[in-house]
Amino acid sequence: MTASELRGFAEGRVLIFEGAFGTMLQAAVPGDIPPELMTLEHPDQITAVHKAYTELSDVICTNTFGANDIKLDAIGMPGRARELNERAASLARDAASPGTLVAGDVGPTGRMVEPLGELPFEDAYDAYREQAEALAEGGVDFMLIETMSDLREAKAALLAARDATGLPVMITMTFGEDFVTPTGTDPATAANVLASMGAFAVGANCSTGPSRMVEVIGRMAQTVSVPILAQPNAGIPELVDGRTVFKVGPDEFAAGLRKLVTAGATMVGGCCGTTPEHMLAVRRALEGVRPVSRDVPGALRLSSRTRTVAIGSGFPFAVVGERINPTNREALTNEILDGRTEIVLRDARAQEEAGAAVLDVNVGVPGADERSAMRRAARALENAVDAPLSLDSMNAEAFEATVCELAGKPLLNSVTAHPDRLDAVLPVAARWGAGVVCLALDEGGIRATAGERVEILRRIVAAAESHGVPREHLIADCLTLAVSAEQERVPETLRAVELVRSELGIPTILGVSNVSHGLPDRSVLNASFLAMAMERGLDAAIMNPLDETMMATARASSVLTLRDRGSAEFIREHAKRRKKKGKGPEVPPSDESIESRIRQCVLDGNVEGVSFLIDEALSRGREPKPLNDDVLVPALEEVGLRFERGECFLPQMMLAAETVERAFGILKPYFPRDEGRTDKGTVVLATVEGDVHDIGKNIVASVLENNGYRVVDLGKNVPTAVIVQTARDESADVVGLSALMTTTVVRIPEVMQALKEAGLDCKVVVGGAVVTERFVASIGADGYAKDAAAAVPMLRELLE
Ligand code: B1M
Repeated sequence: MTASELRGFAEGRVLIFEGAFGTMLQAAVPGDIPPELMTLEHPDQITAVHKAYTELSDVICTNTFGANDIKLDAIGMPGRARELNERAASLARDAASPGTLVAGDVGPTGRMVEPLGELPFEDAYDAYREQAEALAEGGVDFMLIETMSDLREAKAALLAARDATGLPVMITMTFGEDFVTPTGTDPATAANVLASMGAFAVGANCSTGPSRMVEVIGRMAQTVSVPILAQPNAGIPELVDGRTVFKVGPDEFAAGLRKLVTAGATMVGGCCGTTPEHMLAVRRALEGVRPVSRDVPGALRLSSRTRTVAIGSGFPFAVVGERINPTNREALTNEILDGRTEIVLRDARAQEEAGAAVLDVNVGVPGADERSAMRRAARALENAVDAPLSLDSMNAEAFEATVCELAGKPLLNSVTAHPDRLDAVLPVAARWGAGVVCLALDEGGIRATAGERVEILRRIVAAAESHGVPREHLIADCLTLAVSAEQERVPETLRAVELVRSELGIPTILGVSNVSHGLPDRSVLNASFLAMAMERGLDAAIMNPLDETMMATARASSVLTLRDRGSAEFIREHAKRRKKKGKGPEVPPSDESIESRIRQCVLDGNVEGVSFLIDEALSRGREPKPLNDDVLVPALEEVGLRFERGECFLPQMMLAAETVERAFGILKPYFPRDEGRTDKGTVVLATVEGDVHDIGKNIVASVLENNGYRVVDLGKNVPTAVIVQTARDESADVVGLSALMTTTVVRIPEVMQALKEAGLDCKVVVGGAVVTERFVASIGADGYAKDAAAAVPMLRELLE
């Protein structure tokens, strides 16, 4: 089915998708058979579920949610994706009533894609591609990618489905109580990134029931104009008498879906806990209901993983911070050559704090490989700041190498009308859904008049559209010339800004600081030019957000050009600055201590950067133990607190953890050793089952080894039976258990009981964030070690 056929099918009505599939299968086939395997072993049951839904829905889905090779591998069925998907697709196809469409269902791999996890993007892409090919082969009408929680994995699935099938692709993500995905992405950002990459429809599924999904769908509907799909579960499941119960019944569910349609959903269905009864109630409730009409204001929308910024008329003026640029900056140049990102991150934070909405990233330095420099900087930035990025380079390969690494939608700065440049940059923008700065420049150089420059831009817009880059992804740069050299051309730039707006209908951006090149009092000239350009309709400027004159001018001009309605932002900023007692934005201190730089590095999750800093600290004579105990561990605890307060999300916590692990790996050999002794006793160490926190346990392991103990480290998430078996096999003197969550500390008494039942009389010592002395006493463990240092005397005492 083509996109236009599907659009025709959906025209003027709310499409109804099926309800939960897994819930129905579990009820039909008791036991622990993986749902995907049921396609082969219980095809009649699969057909029965399809039949139950096909009468009630416009769309039914294949039984292939977990049928990608990565997930199949994890459940012991590697290499069977093709067979399962083809078969499942034909079962659904055969069961579908005439007029019911079949969606090829695709779910997550169950593993985190880099940089949050270890699964390479390409591996995820390959698995999804194989699945999509097989589903298309089996005859599905379109692809439905569901329940994604990480934007990069969603991108891998979307690209693979697009590349492999050419069918329309719908894609939904799952959102928590706080209206963000588990990796911190808000609904507008998810919708913007995925729609920009060519999704036919975007939306939300599963999550926390229909009523809280209204907010999610509403925010998506205000951001993108593609169709929106809402498939909530029947509320958050609760455990009642040992059974999982979904509390939202059919009528309440149907009423909830009606609200979702009012919020902007054009397609609805049910996820976990919904049944044919739910969908029957939905069918009745939506009888004759038509989708609401949406008027999404046109703008260039850029995204990071966590934020979307709209640039265009009617939206706030966007300051694009220009400081990450090595021109005339020796320290930054050296940093880029050394492969570091500390100054880049510091500049980014300072600019964001000063009000930059987008950060320009220029890392072109002679002698440096710009592709890796750009990729490194952009990756570090996306983890550490919220602002979307503008990748600034003359090297299209640097764009290509970087854009695939990002979760968000960056701006590619820039393309000119040179055919080579158009051919190099536009395909990258089209494939990855990136925005593009269009420079009014061609083989003939910069043209004198506004009209000529607009003609060049018109050619670029046409080329972009023919490469599949829509107009809404473009922003025009009419080129700022130095008033000292070409005074009469400066007003032409302003005229061009106005013309682009009226003739091409795309937003405009200028690198304003160039205007004052070669003259004194640059800030005043820049600010005046900025005010004049804003009056002509300029939407964004690449400028220095740390220049207070410029920022004050941008804020004042926003009020005077009606961008800042009710002067709200102007007043807010004034109050903020008064609070700061007239201080300007903080310029990063150059004499910051190495300790606070390491701390910041952990907070930024700057895994690559920390090695340099630890080496520097050691070479300055810092001791490894205080670096670990007083800098790394407290920084990680700070990340934990921010996570608890909702100020950062799982990706940041994961990257901070990885940063600490990397740092500890360098410090480890320097920890004092009790050379040549491994005879003080055997310690079996483990993080208990259900718990993946192992940083603290790893530190304990090193410290104990260095102090003459033989350590058998079982790792994390270790089942009780394995701990007991190892304690027996290794004749353990001590079992050291680590647990960091209130949900997993309960495993500690369980292990103790199992050790007792196995007749093992080894001592049990426990530790971990949520473990307290009191708890340890209450369960009768032999010892509590609040940290690794405390574990050493504790063991000595116990074993003596
Ligand atoms: Co998570 N996490 N985490 N996390 N994490 C906590 C523990 C949390 C307190 C954060 C918070 O909300 N403030 C919270 C638990 C809340 C609770 O239950 N009360 C939490 C949560 C909720 C979660 C998830 C559920 C988040 C989610 O997915 N939504 C998820 C759980 C996954 C799972 O386990 N099933 C999760 C995941 C993760 C990451 C993967 C991102 C990462 C772990 C990476 C890794 O370990 N490889 C992570 C991190 C880093 C943390 C925090 C921020 C830091 C933990 C840490 O490494 N501390 C943590 C907040 C915090 O603890 N303040 C948090 C530093 C370490 C040196 O200290 O481990 O205590 P610690 O070890 C010390 C001592 O306790 C002692 O010595 C060690 C060294 O001095 N010790 C022993 C420890 N074990 C010992 C054993 C011994 C002796 C001494 O035997 C002899």
